[in-house]
Amino acid sequence: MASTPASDYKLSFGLWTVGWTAQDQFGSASRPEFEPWEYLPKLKEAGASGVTFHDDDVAPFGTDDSEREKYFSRFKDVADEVGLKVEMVTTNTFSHPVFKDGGLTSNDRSVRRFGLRKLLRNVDRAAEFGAETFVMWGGREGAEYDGSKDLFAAHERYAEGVDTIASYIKDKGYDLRIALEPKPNEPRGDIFLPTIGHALGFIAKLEHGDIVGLNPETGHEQMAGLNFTHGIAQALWAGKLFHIDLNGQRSIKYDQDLVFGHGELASAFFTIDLLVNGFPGGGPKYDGWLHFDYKPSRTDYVQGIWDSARANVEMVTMLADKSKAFRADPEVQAALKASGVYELGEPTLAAGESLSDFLADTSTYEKFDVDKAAERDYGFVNLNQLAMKHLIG
Ligand code: GLT
Ligand code: MN
Ligand code: MN
Ligand code: MN
Repeated sequence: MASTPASDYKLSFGLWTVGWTAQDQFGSASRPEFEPWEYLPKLKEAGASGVTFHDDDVAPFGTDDSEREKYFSRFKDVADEVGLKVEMVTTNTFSHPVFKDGGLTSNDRSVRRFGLRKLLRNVDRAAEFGAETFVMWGGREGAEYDGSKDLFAAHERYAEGVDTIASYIKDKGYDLRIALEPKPNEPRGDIFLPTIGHALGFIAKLEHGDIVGLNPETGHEQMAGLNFTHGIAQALWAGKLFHIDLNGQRSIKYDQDLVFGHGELASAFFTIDLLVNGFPGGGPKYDGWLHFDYKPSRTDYVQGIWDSARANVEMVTMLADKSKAFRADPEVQAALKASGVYELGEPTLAAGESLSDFLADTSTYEKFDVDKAAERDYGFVNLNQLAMKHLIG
């Protein structure tokens, strides 16, 4: 199998993605498990330049300290040898049954204290590996029954936990930022911080929110029926898009974790258009890693792991090429202009225009021809059809 040429983009994979042996709610594993470092050469071949992991992906939960260090140093050696950067590290506070009611928001204080220690220990690991981002996916932070939680206290404890970790990072002088990953449900009936918007509101209340941002996942927003591209756009606008989990999802149902673009293809096109080309009129642009958080399907065996990893890389590469061609096409540029896309970048009030100037301008309201303005044809369908021609034409 020829290896995919090094990508123009910073592409990375979670070790737990290719490492998933496909054990699910209804059946046992359908693939063998390999040692953590055995995945690395093939990830590189698939086109990745980075890899990420949970603490427990590398050294199993409960491994004693000296064994633990052996796992991590072996992993680091192989990652260095192969040329994969550990760009992000995350913590498993969801698999062990001790975390069944959460790691930072469990009703049991002793569990919260244990969870916080596990997280802090892993912050040190992230710094040791030179990671840039510390992802926190609170999959078990949530509830099945609304009466089972003091929902005020749950948010207080969640904020206390994240702020404690952020202040630890600052105290240690680590060059690391926290990225919270929203998800609406699964494994909990309802998870706290269910969407990008909820998480942004939460971060705004933190004491150390300056180093806390987001790691949105395509499928997680789509599970809530939301528009992923709009969500990451708001995170960018807020200066909070620290990291991203790309994958595929088809509509509101269980977390499918398909290959990126194998879910909502048109949405994936505009996601990549935003990530690679930026907003049409300028503004903050994402320059972080494009991280895949998907699952090789249970129907596929070992070859399927690497076919699907490569499929993610190909999808991003093809969509990036197509979205660049889309933006560069003179017909598209004319359509963007006709649609008023660039007009939105102009402030509604003129430079230096005071509120009283504005109120005194009769052309704005009293003399404004609403019927004529209502006749404007924005041409959005034409513009979208040009996008579809670039995508599949
Ligand atoms: C878990 C989850 C993912 C998160 C990972 C980080 S773990 O697989 O489903 O969405 O990104 O903890
Ligand atoms: Mn997912
Ligand atoms: Mn994820
Ligand atoms: Mn996942």
